[in-house]
Amino acid sequence: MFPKLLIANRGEIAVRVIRACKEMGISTVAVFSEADRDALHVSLADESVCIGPPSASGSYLNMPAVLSAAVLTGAQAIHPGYGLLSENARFAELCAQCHIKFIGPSAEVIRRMGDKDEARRTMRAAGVPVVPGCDLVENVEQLRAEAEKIGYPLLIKARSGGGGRGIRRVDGPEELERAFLSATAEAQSAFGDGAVYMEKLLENVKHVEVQVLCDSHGHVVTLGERECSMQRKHQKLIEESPSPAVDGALRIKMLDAAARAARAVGYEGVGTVEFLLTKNKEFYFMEMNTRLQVEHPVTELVTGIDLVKWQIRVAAGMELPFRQDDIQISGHAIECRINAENPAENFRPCAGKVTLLHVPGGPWVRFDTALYQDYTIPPFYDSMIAKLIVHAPTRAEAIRKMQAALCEMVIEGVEHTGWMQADLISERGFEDGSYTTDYLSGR
Ligand code: MV4
Repeated sequence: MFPKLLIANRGEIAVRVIRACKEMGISTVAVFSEADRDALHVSLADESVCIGPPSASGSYLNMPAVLSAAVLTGAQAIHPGYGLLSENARFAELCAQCHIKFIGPSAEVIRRMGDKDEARRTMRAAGVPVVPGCDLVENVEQLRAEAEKIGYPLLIKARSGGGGRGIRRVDGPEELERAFLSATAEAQSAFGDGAVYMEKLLENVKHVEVQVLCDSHGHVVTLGERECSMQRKHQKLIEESPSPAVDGALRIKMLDAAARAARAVGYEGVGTVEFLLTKNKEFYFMEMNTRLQVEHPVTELVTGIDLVKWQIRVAAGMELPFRQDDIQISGHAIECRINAENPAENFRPCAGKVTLLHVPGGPWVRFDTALYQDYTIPPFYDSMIAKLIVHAPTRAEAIRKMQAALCEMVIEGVEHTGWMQADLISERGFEDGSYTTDYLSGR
């Protein structure tokens, strides 16, 4: 096992990883920006290194600064958390050059999955269903020909996009060329890569994703699915496991497809295979996330498996001691992401001092946060300040538990989304499990 690990992240996920390390006897190095001197992850780690100014680009995204901190403190591994450097193939490569284990898949796998067009082709070859569409479109003639074959409405997507960026909807041939040019221009400026491809637009879909865990000895296990359709502008607000839209027969097919996806690229570590699920229960590969995800706790609660500990163990070369048959999904888990944003002002982010904090408690209630009483939330980073996660034997009981926990939670001093989530989970569209990704835009 690694004697010392550096956490290249901040906030609740840095705290989550530090806690796992403490239980595993691994000493921890926190890195922090000048705006994060008072952050919880800094106090909880054994050592800490200031790596730059408040801006993420000067600190948490500064690869030489993060790597220098690891080398100078003698850390053998780096956990990137989510966001920031977690899906940066160049960073994974630099870690290897510094003889530091990047906790995640290889740089090559990160790169292959980051290229959405290549990922589609890899998945199709592996027998994983992909949305009808085409390969990269090089010119206007190809654009017209492929669009006629696919039919309308369709989506133009950026090869280097993902998470909803660089997408254009096209409803008919008269919109095609304009959308192509603007998608290409946006992708070029956002990702430094103007390449695009097309897919048939699937409407009224759900976002269902499958957790995979793979060791370096060729073992792949899937850990059930998560329902992530309750989202606003590609920011998930509520996640649950299992998905209320997935029955036993469909689950077997989706989990099997996710395992094929992981095997096809020789995946190592934890990863997530995202699918679009239609009303007719057809599912299609969307993308693979090569990191630990924000919503990993719902999977931990229904499987009893600590994903962060296993992520570290398989990175250290340990063989998984359990197989697919040993995995049991038990009960139902729901997560609400609490963001410091004001829903009444179009979800404007709110920084500032948390003047009163009361954390909801009781059995099977989990609150993952880096907040503490009188902490001042800096304005430079993501607005997610906590995750409230509950677990119960049935979905109905989990909803009741979440309602009670949201009512008990007190965060004063900053506006937050908790009130809106309390309303949302009480609505028919949530309770009956029928909600799709456009639920909030039609509300
Ligand atoms: C789609 C789609 C419908 N049809 N592709 C958005 C994020 C990116 N990962 C892919 N996305 C979508 N791709 C086809 N062919 C609908 C979406 C989509 C979406 C997907 C998951 C969660 C929320 C979403 C919100 C809007 C659109």
